[in-house]
Amino acid sequence: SSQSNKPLFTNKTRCIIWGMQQRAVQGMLDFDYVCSRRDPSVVAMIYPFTGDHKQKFYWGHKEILIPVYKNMGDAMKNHPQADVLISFASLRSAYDSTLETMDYPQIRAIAIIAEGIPENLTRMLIKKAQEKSVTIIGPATVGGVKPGCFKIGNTGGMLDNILASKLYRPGSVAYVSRSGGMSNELNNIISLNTNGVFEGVAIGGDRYPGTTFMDHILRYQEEPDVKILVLLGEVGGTEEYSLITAIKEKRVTKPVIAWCIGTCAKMFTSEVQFGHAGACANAEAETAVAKNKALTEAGAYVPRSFDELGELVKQVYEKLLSDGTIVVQQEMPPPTVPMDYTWARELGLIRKPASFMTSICDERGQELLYAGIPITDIFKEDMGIGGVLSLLWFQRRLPKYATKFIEMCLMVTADHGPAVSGAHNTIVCARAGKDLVSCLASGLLTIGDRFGGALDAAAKQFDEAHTSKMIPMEFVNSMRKKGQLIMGIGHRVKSINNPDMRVVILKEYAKKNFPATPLLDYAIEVEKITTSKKPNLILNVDGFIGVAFVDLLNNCGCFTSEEAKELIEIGALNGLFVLGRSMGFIGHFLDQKRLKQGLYRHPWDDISYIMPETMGLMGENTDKI
Ligand code: Q5B
Repeated sequence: SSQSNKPLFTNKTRCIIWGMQQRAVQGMLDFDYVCSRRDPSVVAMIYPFTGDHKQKFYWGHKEILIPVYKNMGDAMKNHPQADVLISFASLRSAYDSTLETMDYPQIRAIAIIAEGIPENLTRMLIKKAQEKSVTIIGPATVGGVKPGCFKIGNTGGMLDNILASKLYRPGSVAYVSRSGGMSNELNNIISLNTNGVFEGVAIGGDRYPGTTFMDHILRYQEEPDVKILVLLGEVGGTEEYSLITAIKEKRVTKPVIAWCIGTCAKMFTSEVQFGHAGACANAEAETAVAKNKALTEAGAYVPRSFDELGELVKQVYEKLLSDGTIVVQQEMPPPTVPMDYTWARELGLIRKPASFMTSICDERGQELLYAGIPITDIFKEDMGIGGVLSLLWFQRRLPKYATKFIEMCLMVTADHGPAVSGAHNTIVCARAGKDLVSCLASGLLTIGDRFGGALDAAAKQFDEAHTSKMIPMEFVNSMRKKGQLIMGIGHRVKSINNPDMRVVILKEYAKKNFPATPLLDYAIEVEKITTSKKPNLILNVDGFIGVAFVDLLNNCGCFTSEEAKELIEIGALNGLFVLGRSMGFIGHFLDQKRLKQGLYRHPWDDISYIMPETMGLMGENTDKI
C-alpha cells in the first residue's frame, strides 16, 4: 500500500515496544549488537499496567536501561525519533492500542503480533493505516527481519539461530511468507544456498493482513541490493495472482522463486482449513496446486515440492553469481554477544560452584520433598509434626515413639504463662502496638541459658560428666568448684514439693518407650543431690528434654555417636523449646490484641531508682560535703 519507495527499516530504525516483553526486547538488542548497530533499536516500552519505570537489559556485555511508559503519549513525546511500533498487545487490546498508535504521525510502521483479532476490526485498522500511510505488518505474525538493520520481536529465533542463518549482515535474497515459523525455515534455506537474506517479512496468517505480499515485493523490486525474490504462499486467498499479474506486466522483473504450501489439501475429499485463519481454499483457484501452476506459467521458478525449494534457490543464485548480478561481499565476523547464563547452563557449556547448598528440602520438582520424601507420602504415612521435624532437622525418619516424643516436647513447652521472660517481652511488645513477627521475635530473643535455652548445654554437661564416668556427686562438686551452674537444674517456681507435671509426663513416656535412658537416670541421681541442698534445684523441663534427647539420639539406632554429638553442638535441642514456645508467644500476642491492651508502662513504685550521687551521699565521704 504505502511507502513502497522508502526502506521500511534501516540500521538506524528506532522502535517502541507495546507490552512487557523482556525476552523479545533482549532478543532484538542482541540482534542489533551482532549486526554492529551503533545504538539499540528499542528506545522505549509502553505498558499501561505499571507506572513509569526503567527495565534493565544487556547491550553486549554492558547493562542498559530502557524506559517503560504507562502512557503512549509520553513514550512518543520523549522518543520522537522512533518510527516503528511493535505491538505485543493481546487480541483484546490490539485494536484500540493500534488505533491510538496511528494518532502519532511519527510512527510509519506497526507490527501486530496478536492472533485472533476480529476480521472487521483488522479491516478498520487497515483502512486507517492506508489513510495515514502507515505500514502494518500482521496481525498474527512473528514480524520480519532485515539482516544488519532491524528485527521485529522474536523473528529469527534465538541468537544461535540468527548467527547460523547469518542474519547479522545483508544478503541478496528478499522473501515474503505468511507464516512466521516458515519464515525461519526460509532464513535457514536461503542462508544455506545463497549469500543470505536481505529482508524477510511474514505478513501473518489472517485473511486480511495489514500489508500484502505485493506491498513488500514491490518494495523489494525497487531496492537495488535485492537480486532474488522468494515467495512462500499458501492455500487460501488469491494474493499470489497479484504477483502473477505484476510479473506479466513487468512491474516485477527480478527473478521470483515461489511455492505455495498446502498442496496436500487435494488428498482430502473435503475442503481443509489449515492452521492460519486465511489458509482455506474457497475456490479452485485458491488451492495451492492451482497457484503453483499459475506461478510457473507466469515465469516464476516453482519447485516440484517444498523439499526442492532450497536447490532451486541455489540454482537461481548461482546463475546470478556467474553473470555478475550478485557480487559476494567479504564476510566480517559478527561481534560476540555473551551467552545468557541460564541458556549456557542448559546447554551444559558452563559450570559454577553453587553459592548455596541445601540438603533438607527440594521444592523444584512436581512435588515438594522433605529430606527426599514427597509431601503426599508424608500425609499418606501420617507422619505428623514430629515426623516432619525429624525430616527437616535430622534428615531422616525416626521411629514412631521418637516422633511422638518430639511432639510431646513441643506440647509441654508450648506455654508457661505470661510471667516468664519471653511471654512478658511478647506482651510488652504487643502492647507497644507492634506486629506479630516483631512480638514473636522479641519473645524469642529472651531464650538463652537462663530461660528456655538450657537444653543443649544441659545435654552437653551431663553427657560429658557421664561419659567421663564421674559419679553424680563428683559432677555436682566439680561444677560448684568451677563456680558454674548446672544447666537444666533449678526452677523459679517448681520444686521437689511442687513438681513440674510437664517433666513427670515426659519422664513416664521416656522410661516406657525409649530403648535405654542412661543419661536420664544419671541426671535423676544428680537431681537427688541438688534438691537435697535446695528443693527448687530440680531437673527442670529444659534439663529433662536435654538429657532425654541425648538418650534418644544415642539409642534409637538412627544416629552415630558423632552425629548425635554434632546435633547437640549445633543447637538442635534448644530448637525444640524455641519452636514449642513460639506457639505460646503467638498466643500471647493474639490475646493482647484481642484484649485491646494499651501501651504498657512499668509503674515507678516497682522500680528502685538508685542514682550514683545518692549512693555517694550515703557512702563514707558524706562528712566531706
Ligand atoms: N543454683 C533457672 O534460679 C534458674 C543452680 C544452682 C547449681 C544450678 C537457675 C538456673 C540453670 C539454667 C536453666 C532453665 C535461673 C530453667 C525455664 C523454662 C520455664 C521457666 C519458667 C518455662 C532459677 C539460688 C541458689 C544459689 C544458686 C543455686 C541455682 N541454680 N546451683 N546449679 N543450676 N539454672 N534454665 O531460682 O548458695 O544460694 O548462692 O540458672 O536450667 O527457663 O516457667 O519460669 O517453661 O517457661 O533464681 O520453665 O536455676 O535461683 O539463681 O537465685 O539460685 O541455687 O547458686 O545458690 P533461681 P538463684 P546459693 S527452665
